[in-house]
Amino acid sequence: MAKPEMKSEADAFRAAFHERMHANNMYGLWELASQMTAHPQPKMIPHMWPWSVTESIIAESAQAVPVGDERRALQLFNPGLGGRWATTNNLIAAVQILLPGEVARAHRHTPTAIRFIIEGTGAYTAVDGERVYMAPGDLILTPSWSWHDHGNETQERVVWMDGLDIPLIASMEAMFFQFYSAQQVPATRPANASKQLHGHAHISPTWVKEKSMASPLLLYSWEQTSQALAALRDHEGSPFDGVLLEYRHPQTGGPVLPTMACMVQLLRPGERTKAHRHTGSAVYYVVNGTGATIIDGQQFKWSKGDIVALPPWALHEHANSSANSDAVLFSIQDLPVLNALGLYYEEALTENGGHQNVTSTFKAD
Ligand code: GTQ
Ligand code: FE2
Repeated sequence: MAKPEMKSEADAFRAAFHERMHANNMYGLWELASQMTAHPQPKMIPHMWPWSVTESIIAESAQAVPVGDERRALQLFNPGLGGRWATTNNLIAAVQILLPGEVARAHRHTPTAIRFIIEGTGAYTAVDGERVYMAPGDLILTPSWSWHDHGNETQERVVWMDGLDIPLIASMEAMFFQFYSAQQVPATRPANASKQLHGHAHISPTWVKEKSMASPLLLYSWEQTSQALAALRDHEGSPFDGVLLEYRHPQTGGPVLPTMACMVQLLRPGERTKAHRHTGSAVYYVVNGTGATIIDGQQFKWSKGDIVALPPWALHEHANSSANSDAVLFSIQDLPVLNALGLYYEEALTENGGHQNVTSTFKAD
């Protein structure tokens, strides 16, 4: 009977020790070792926001809430992130609507933003005194700390997807926000001036000496994007992504923004890519077509307007399910952050001919 008593004495001693350690704001590494995981185990989960749902809620928001001081933007919350303001661990995607005659009040913030235009032609985002005019498929940048307001002087509603690095900036405790003193920033530059100055492929103004981390080109028009996709459609492309193109900073050739890369990819009729995984998260917006993305065995069947969140280190492959129409995906990715920190890792699935087995199919609730 001596042994169990000895053991419980040791247990009591150990328990008291842990209590005292925790009371002094200390934890033993032996209590935490399970957090040093062998590979990334993201809390975010793969998820899809189907356009039919998003569209009906964004349309209703225009009736239910005024544009007010804040923007009328639906923030897509990842169900795995416990109510955090985040679509992926580092990125937020949102869908914003602006009705005819409305203005979203001028402000600036340290999070960097992009807009990908879904619907409506002729509204604008004014960035540091330059009105950047929108058409469907256009990409518009709002670099960190640039003043911006949105205006719609057309007769139709305009809808776009916002992409921002809010979760990243919040985790670094580097959030700053200010409203501008007036509703809108006075126009100090001609409309679309950045495109006029910097929007010429492979040929650039030599007298512009200023070089910032964010691209000086604020508008990447769908016209140019679709031309590039069409010109490259007969190339093999990437085995994992089809004809995947990255929007570039015209002066550095690097990503358009220091924390966010923007990409567009063409999946040709019937094309099915191989699976790989990499560090860094992404949010996809389906520009057109029908197909599916398999993420860690879960199939997400998508069509135009759907938005899909991809976690870091999740196996993924894409397929265009149509035999005669193209599919195009736009995406925002936190890849530049991983690259800057030397944390980009990538791995192809080698088993099973590079394809995953589908173990479940996503259904929106
Ligand atoms: O339109 O400026 O979805 O500041 C989140 C924060 C949009 C915007 C968002 C923003 C904006
Ligand atoms: Fe903003």
